[in-house]
Amino acid sequence: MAVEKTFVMVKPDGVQRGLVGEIVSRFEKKGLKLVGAKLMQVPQSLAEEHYAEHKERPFFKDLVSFITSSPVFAMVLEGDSAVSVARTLMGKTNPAESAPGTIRGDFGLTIGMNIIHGSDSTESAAREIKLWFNDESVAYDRAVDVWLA
Ligand code: RTP
Ligand code: MG
Repeated sequence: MAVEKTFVMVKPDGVQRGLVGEIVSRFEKKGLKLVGAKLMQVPQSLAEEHYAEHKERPFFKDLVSFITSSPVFAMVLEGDSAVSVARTLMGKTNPAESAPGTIRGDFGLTIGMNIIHGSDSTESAAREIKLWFNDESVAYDRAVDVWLA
C-alpha cells in the first residue's frame, strides 16, 4: 500500500448543518491524518475549475451555485490508500443509494446536496490539492502512525 494524499471538502450543506466536526472525526478515527484544513467561501472561478470535468452536464450551473452559496470546509488527508479509503467512508454519490455507516448514507438525502466531496483518483487528488491548497500541506510526525502500519 502506498501513502497518498487526497482532497476532501465538506460542502455548504454539511457546514450549515453543523456536520464538520462529525465528518473530520470519522476520518481521524479511521486513521487518516489531517495535513491541511480551512473554512472558506469558494470563488466562482475556483468552483468552475474544480468541477471542470462536469462543464457540459445539465447540473453544472446548479452545482457551481450550490458550492459558492455558503462556506465549505476544505481538507487534505494523508494515509495508506487515502484516496479510495476516503471515498469508501463517504459512500456513493447519490445519498439515496449510499450504505448506512457512510457519511452520505447517514446524513444525506438528495444528490444535489450530498454533503461531501472527495478526489476520485490519485491524479484528481494531485490536481485538486494544488488547486485548493497550492500544494501547501503541513508535514508532521504523529506518534499514532506506529500503530496504524
Ligand atoms: P464529488 O465529485 O462531489 O465528490 O462527487 P462524486 O465524485 O461522487 O460525483 P461526480 O460524478 O463527480 O459528481 C459531482 C457532483 O455533482 C453533483 N451531481 N448532481 N443532479 C445530478 O444528477 C447530479 N449528478 C452529480 C453531486 O453533488 C456530485 O457530488
Ligand atoms: Mg467527482
